[in-house]
Amino acid sequence: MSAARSSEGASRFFDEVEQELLQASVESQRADWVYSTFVSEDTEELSSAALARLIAVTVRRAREAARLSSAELSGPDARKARLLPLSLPLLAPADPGEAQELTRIVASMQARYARGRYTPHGRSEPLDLQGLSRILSESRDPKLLEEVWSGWHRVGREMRPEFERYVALANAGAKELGFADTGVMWRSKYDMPPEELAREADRLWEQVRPLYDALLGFVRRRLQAVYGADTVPASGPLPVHLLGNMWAQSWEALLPLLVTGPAAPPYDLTKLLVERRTTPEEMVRYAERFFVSLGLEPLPATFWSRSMLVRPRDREVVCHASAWDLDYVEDLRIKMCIEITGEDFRTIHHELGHNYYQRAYGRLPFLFRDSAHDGFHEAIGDTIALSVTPAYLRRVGLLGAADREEDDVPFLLERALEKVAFLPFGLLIDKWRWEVFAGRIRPDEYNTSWWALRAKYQNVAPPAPRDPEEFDPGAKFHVPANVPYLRYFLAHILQFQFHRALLRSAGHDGPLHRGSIYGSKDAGARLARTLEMGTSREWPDALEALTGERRMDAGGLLEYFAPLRRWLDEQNRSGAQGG
Ligand code: X8Z
Ligand code: ZN
Repeated sequence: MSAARSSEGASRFFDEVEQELLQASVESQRADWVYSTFVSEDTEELSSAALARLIAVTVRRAREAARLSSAELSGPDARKARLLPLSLPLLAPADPGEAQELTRIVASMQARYARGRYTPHGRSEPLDLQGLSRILSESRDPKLLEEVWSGWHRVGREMRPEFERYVALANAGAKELGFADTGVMWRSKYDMPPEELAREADRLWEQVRPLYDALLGFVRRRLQAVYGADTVPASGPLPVHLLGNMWAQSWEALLPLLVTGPAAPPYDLTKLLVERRTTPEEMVRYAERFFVSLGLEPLPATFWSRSMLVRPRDREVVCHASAWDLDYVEDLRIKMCIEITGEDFRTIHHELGHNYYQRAYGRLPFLFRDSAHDGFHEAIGDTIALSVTPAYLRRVGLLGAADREEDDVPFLLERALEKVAFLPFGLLIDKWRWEVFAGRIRPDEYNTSWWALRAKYQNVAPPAPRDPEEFDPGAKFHVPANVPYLRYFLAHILQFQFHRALLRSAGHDGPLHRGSIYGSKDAGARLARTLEMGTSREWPDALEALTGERRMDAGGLLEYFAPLRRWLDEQNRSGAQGG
C-alpha cells in the first residue's frame, strides 16, 4: 500500500509490515539454523537467499515508512518508523543481483571461518578453533603458542577480497536508506545521535581504563617471571599469543600463573564439573534452574529436543555459541559446542539470557521484539553468571568447601581476567570497523590499522611483524559473520550496573562480588519487567526500570572490583620497587 493518510492508516500499515516481516524473518531464521548446524554449499545458498529476501522486504517497507508524515505517526508508530530501517545489521542495495551477492559473501566468509583448521608440527590431525584454543590456554611453550596463534590467523587472509566487496555492498545498501555508511547505521540504534554514542563509549572506557592498566601491569610482571624479559618487554605492548586466548580478549587461563601457593583459588569450576562427570545437558539445566529460581518459566520442551549442545561428528557446523528464537515466540534454542569447562558454564548462562529475553518480548508487536539496545541483550545472561559465586555453587551442591575471606582476591582476579581484560577488545573491534565503513581505513591499511588499534587500546602486539597482506580481523568470528561488537563492550559495563541494582532488590548489602540473586523473586520480577519492555521504549527507560538510573555507568564495575584494585595497586607498587 502507499503512504498512509491518517494515523489509523499508519497503524494499519505497520500491522501489515509486521506480518510480512515476521514471515520473512522466520523463513530466514530457519534457513540460517539449518545452515549453521550443517554447513554445506546447498545450505549456504538457501540461507543467503532467504536473508536476501528478508533484507529486500525490510528495505522496501522502510522506504514506504519514510514517506509517512510526522502528523500521521503517533507514539508507538513513530517509534516503529524509526526502528524499521535499523532492524537488521546488514542492508543491501535494492538491486536483487547485488543483494544476493552480498548475502552470499557473508555466508561464504562464515563458512571459511567454520572450516578453519591448522595442524601444529608433530600432530597428525588438523585442529579446529576449539582445539587450537585449548593449546593457547594450557601450553607455556612460547614457540608452540606462536605457531598455533599464527596457524589460526591464516583463516583471515583468504577472506580478505570478500571482505572488501562486502564493505562496498553493505555501504551501498545503507546509503540507499539514507545512512552515510554501515557504521553510522549501526551507531544509530541507540536512541541518540550516532556521534554521541561514540562519545559515550569513550567516556565509559576512560572510567575503566585505570583498572585495565593496573591489571595489565600486574600480568606483565608475572609473565616476565615465567617467560623472561627477552620475550616479555618491561614496557610497551604485550605479546598477544602469551595471554591464554586466541584474541587475548579474556585472560582467565593465566590464573594459575598469577596466583600460587596459599593464595591460589580454592576451587576450579572446570575440575568440579569434570570430576562430577557433568554432561553438557546438565550444565544447561543448572542455568535453567537459576532463571526458574527467579520466578521465570522453565524452557519449553522443544528447547531440549531442537537445540544443538555438542559438536556433531559427521558434519561441519558454526560452533560459535548463539541463542535463537525461530518463531519469535516460543521456539527457543541454543547452538553451542559445549565443553565441560567453567568458561562454557558461564557462556551457557549468557546464551540463556538471550533466550529469556526473547521469550519475554515475544508478545509485543514484531518491531518491538528486541532488547532495549543490543548491549542489554548481551548483558542479561552475564548478569546472572555474576551471581555464580562460591556461595551459590555450594548451595547447588557443586562445591563443598566453605567461603573464606582470603579467597576473595583469587576469585576477583579470575573475574577481572575475564571481564576487565575484555573491555578494550570489546571497544576496538568496532572502532576499526567504523573507520573501515567510513572509508578512512583503506583496504591496503586493513591489517596495519588493526594492530595500531590493538596496541592503543589493548596494549598487545603480534608475536612477529605481520605481513600487511594478512587479514587478522577475519580471524575473529564477528567480523566474517557481520555481528556488531560494541554491544559486548556496553554489556560488560551494564552487567555490573544490573548486578548491583538486582542485588539491592534481593536485599543483599555486602560486597558486590559476594552477592547472588539466586532464588530472589523480587530481583526476578524487576528483571522480568525490563525484559518484557523489549524495545518498545527508549533504552534509558528500560535502564531506569532495572536500576533507577538513566545513564550507562561503570560505577558498578569499579565497586565490584574495588578490593582487587587495592590489591593490584599494592602488588604493582611492591613489584615496581622489588623489580
Ligand atoms: O559472541 C559472544 C557470545 C554469543 S553472542 C558467545 N560473545 C563475545 C565473543 O565471544 O567474542 C560473548 C562475549 C563476547
Ligand atoms: Zn550473546
